[in-house]
Amino acid sequence: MKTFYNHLHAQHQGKVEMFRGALVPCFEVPARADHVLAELNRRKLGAVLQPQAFDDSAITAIHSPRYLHFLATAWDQWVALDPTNVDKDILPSVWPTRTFRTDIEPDNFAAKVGLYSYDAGSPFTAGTWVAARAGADCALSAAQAVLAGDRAAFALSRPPGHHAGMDFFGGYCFLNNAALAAQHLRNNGLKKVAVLDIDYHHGNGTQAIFYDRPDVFFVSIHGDPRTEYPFYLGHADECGAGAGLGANLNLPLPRGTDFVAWSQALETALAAIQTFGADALVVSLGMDTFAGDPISGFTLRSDDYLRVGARLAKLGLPTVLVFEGGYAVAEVGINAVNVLESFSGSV
Ligand code: 6XA
Ligand code: ZN
Repeated sequence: MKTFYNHLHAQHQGKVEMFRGALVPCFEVPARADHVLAELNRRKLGAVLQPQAFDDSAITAIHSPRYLHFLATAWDQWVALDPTNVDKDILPSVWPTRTFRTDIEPDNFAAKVGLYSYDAGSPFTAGTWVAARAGADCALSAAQAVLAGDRAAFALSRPPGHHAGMDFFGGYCFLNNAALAAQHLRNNGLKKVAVLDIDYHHGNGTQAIFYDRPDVFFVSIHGDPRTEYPFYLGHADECGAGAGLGANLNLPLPRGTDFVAWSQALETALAAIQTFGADALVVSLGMDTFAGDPISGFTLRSDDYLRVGARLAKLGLPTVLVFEGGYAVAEVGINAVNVLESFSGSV
């Protein structure tokens, strides 16, 4: 399996995030991707390639031009406010909630940041745009490899993507890599694409992007949003809307869920993907279902990921795997590559 590696990922390196009422060091650190890369190389699991550069039309297929303009200019706007801002990250602090207007972009920079975000846990740094844009190229390149006939390809990138919506960032995500890959597959001849999100957190951004579409089926196994981030989306009664009714499946599970119960949900998800009749699969591969994850609550073990990869392969679909969360840094490489190696060994 080819890996498309974001060689610019470390340019995104947040200092602190708001977590349980305090500013704490970021969980989403460059070492995460470094560990996955090291493990890929150690096990010699196929070529590690630089992504192809896609033009912006592949990005505007998912994200609004207004949002992309904001992302591309945010850092310069921030530093223009005060030259000493170069030493600080941008951290959102004010948002338009119910009854406020979102159609007018404010002139005030903090208000602008709030218009395009939804939490205070996602610092935007000097290199965030460059890293996120190269990450999108990785996801698109992996999709392109599958279109060209590869059975599967892996996008190894950070920042992650599944919380990012059409025009907002949050949950450490800025561009929705899985959605970009799915749309690229759709735009190049595949009629039906399934996105399977197995990150611990519900992929609210991906769900929202495809919610009213019948051609992209979103299915997610995640911590119950009544207690788990992102809290305000991911319930079982969210089934899609309009033409997309029936093309969204949420399988929330309680904190503490083990591999046995998680696997049952995976079987439900895979059966639904088969019924949908997908031509290809995009997997939002979050590794924060691991028992040792510092911010999550499932109890999967490293060996369990070998079974996950083999089971995904058994579905028999062309598959793009996109790296998402996973913060047990020392184990994230072993766990991710366990999925990839067992997938590769089972096709
Ligand atoms: C709150 C937790 C963000 C979760 C990010 C994640 N700051 N999403 O792993 O998949
Ligand atoms: Zn996550």
